[in-house]
Amino acid sequence: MGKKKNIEVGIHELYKEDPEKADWQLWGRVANPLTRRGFLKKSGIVAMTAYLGTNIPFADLMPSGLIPAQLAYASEPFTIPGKEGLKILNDRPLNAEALPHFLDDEITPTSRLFIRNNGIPPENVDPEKWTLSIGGESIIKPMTFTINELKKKFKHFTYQIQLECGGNGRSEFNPPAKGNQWTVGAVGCPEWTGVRLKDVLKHCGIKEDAVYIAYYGADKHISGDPDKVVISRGVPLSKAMEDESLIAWAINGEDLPLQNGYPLRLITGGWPGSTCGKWLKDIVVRNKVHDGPKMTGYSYRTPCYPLAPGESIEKKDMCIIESMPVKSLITYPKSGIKMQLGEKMLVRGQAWAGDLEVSAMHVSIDFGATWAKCELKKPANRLAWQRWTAEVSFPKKGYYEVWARATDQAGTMQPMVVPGWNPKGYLNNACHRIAVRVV
Ligand SMILES: Nc1nc2c(c(=O)[nH]1)N[C@H]1C(S)=C(S)[C@@H](COP(=O)(O)O)O[C@H]1N2
Ligand SMILES: [Mo]
Repeated sequence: MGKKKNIEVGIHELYKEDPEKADWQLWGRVANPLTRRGFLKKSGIVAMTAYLGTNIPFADLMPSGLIPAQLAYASEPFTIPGKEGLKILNDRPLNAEALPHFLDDEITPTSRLFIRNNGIPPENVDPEKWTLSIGGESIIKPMTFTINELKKKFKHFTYQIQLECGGNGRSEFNPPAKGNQWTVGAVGCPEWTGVRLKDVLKHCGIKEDAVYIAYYGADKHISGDPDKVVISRGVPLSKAMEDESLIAWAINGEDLPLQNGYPLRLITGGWPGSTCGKWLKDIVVRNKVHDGPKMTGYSYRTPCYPLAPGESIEKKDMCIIESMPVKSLITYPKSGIKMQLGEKMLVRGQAWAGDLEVSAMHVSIDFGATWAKCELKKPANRLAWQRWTAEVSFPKKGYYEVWARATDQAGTMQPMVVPGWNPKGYLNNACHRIAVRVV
């Protein structure tokens, strides 16, 4: 579980921990229990041959858990096929984040969208047979839909919506919090296509007493216990009924990748990513605040009142995280850049603010003593992040940091230091900064 250090995992470490799991995670390869030969499913063969750049005539003789030599002795850092912009965090199950300069596109490419898995993704997904059931005590007519039925019955919508893990930024908390040691890259803002959650819920009929919705997904618990639910979270009905809350099957116009929830997921933008159920099988409408795994206790909750770092707190004083706080990233240039004295530097990035819009963006080159206003674009739609740009110049040679600070519509700004310590390390929205050397 939670490792305190933030190490990039090479392919050797990944295979050393559990070669068969690594095989499955990377290529969808499962071991034949009799021969211990790796059985590569079609998708696995496709992934591996794409990676190797050629076909593998003896693929069915390749032992399971064997690292292809081309990868084992490669000079390039190892990446997940189809996820070339991500850095793997040292944790199981698979979790990977984007480096900030890989998030420079206004619309995040699928290959650069982070992966946050609490369990093991389902195997052998057949999108033709996949069903989504709508139920719970506050639904009038429980119904089950295939993906094709959803596509046929309801209007399609495409929105650009930011997805950010509640634990993004966790690595900076002190004392450290357990869990994935995300730096800044557990966020992205691709385009999602699907049907509106509210259209589907209304079709089934929502009872008067409904207050919350929640999801169940098809992923398996890490313990291997088939009856254990990995995660089941949700949002209040009012959030579920927003136009941008989607049951989505596509990202950037293509099928979702397996790791991001293929073939169906929930998108409730601006709230912790954990509300956006992947491998979506069930949605329940509840007459009380949902109480599934990772909805209660300390999970995805922060203290209802401020704590001193390291202070303990009772469960009853933990409050559910709702809209995420205002935040921004410098996506260009890359930290560590060298500039010539007198050269102007173009700086740019993204800014977002949970359910709100970002209303202003500022940068500082003097550790926050003075701030200059940036250009800031309007979002493509509600809940999409916003592009900002600025031009800065440096007065003399030496070491500088560029700090970026967003302000939301309510006038709330990002803090310059790590904000409110909390036991699970959520909601670090401190200003992002990059190093610059002027020569
Ligand atoms: N079924 C299921 N849904 C899930 C998760 C999961 O482990 N299982 N992880 C959640 C968390 S904590 C986050 S931050 C987002 C991450 O989405 P991504 O992996 O597509 O980036 O998915 C959420 N949905
Ligand atoms: Mo998350």
